[in-house]
Amino acid sequence: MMKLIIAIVNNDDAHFVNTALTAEGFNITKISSTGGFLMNGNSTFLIGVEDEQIDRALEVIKTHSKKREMNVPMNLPGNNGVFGASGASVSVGGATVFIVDVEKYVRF
Ligand code: 2BA
Repeated sequence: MMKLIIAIVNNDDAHFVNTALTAEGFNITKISSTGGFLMNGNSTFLIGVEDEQIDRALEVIKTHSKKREMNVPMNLPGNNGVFGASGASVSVGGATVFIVDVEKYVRF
């Protein structure tokens, strides 16, 4: 059965994820997106795959998505005072991935 991988990737890693997936023959769509919390640009990849390709796609995404720490400023809208006046460090990078069933896939 076909699946749709929805992968949200930090913009610093997006180019490498894009290049590596394409080089391995995956069909991808990259959408420019924005994280609701940090309000930074990130990239959302839509990748239609057969079941047996999922593991490889996830491996490629994981390899090129590096976790790192980032300081959140106190005036960030999403902060809401939760982190106090000095802000806080949050973990960014890595990838947030959803895998959903595809009911139908057509191309005209
Ligand atoms: P952002 O919403 O900008 O979140 C960036 C990072 O800030 C998150 O990294 C997390 O470490 C932290 N963070 C987010 N919301 C928080 C909160 N309410 N309180 C404290 N810290 C918070 P990740 O978890 O790796 O997420 C990276 C990006 O993936 C997110 O960017 C968002 O665009 C997306 N994302 C993550 N989980 C999602 C979900 N359940 N649904 C939709 N998008 C999601």
